[in-house]
Amino acid sequence: MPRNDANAPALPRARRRVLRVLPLGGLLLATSGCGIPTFGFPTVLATEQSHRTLQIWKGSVVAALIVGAFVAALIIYAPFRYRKRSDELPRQVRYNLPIEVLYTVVPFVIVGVLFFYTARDENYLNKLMPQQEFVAAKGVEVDVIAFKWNWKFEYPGYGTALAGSPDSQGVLYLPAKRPVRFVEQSKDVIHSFWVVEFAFKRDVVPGRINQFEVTPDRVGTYTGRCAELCGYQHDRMNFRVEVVPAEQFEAKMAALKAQGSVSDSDAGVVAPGGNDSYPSNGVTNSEPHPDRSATAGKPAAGTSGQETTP
Ligand SMILES: [Cu+2]
Repeated sequence: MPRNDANAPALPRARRRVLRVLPLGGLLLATSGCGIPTFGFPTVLATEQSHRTLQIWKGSVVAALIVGAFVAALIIYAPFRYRKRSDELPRQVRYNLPIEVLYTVVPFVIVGVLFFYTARDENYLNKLMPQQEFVAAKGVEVDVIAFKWNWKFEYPGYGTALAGSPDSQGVLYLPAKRPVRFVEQSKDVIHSFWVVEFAFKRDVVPGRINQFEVTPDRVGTYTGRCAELCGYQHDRMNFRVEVVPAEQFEAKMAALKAQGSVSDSDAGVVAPGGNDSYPSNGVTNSEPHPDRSATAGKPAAGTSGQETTP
């Protein structure tokens, strides 16, 4: 009795094996989505958006590992399988159309898939809510002003602000479960707003307004940083991020406003050279900076830039 596959074109054994393993690999990948390790990605994530970033990171690393393992396997396999066995010249061949098509098409598909997910997630992370929607969701706008060397966070919707200095970290209060829009400006050089737990950083560029939105979804205290080497006190740019429940956030804003303070750090903002003015475009409604220069012992610390801006 003839064997079932007698009429089928005879596939080399290795190729048959690969064909059998491929769907299995795909199945494994598809079913093990949640079992994939984080590959060094921060494990504490504090915004809704950061989980998406983690997903694309995992996907990219897995894709890189599969391609890397496949290439490494071929590199190791070839010299053993095709090592010199005699002085007889092997059969000389050229042009293998199927293989050439394969190694042209496969990388194209890989790049296409990576491109698709990257573009999709980048659009998601860069998306700003339409203003009406933002207001309806009780969104909070925070104007981020970076300077040498710390940050000022203004809340135009609450008429208050908090500022740090190289000697005292700025504090950024954020409500949990509400969208927050950051509007970034730099007073001097390029800085970069970075909170590890947000899995997000965005450059703060002088002469330009950069924006992004996140929805903090985990109450906690985090450390914010400047991710751009901006000068000799770059390391003094750390700030504290307090994600608190929405009611607590509202109470904090009201308390700050009642204090008439733009800073609950002790030094306020000290600008180099005594020029204490902030860029005024797009930054409004902040309370005047109280003159704390005497208590803080900072000769250059003056009043708020809002008042001294020419
Ligand atoms: Cu900086």
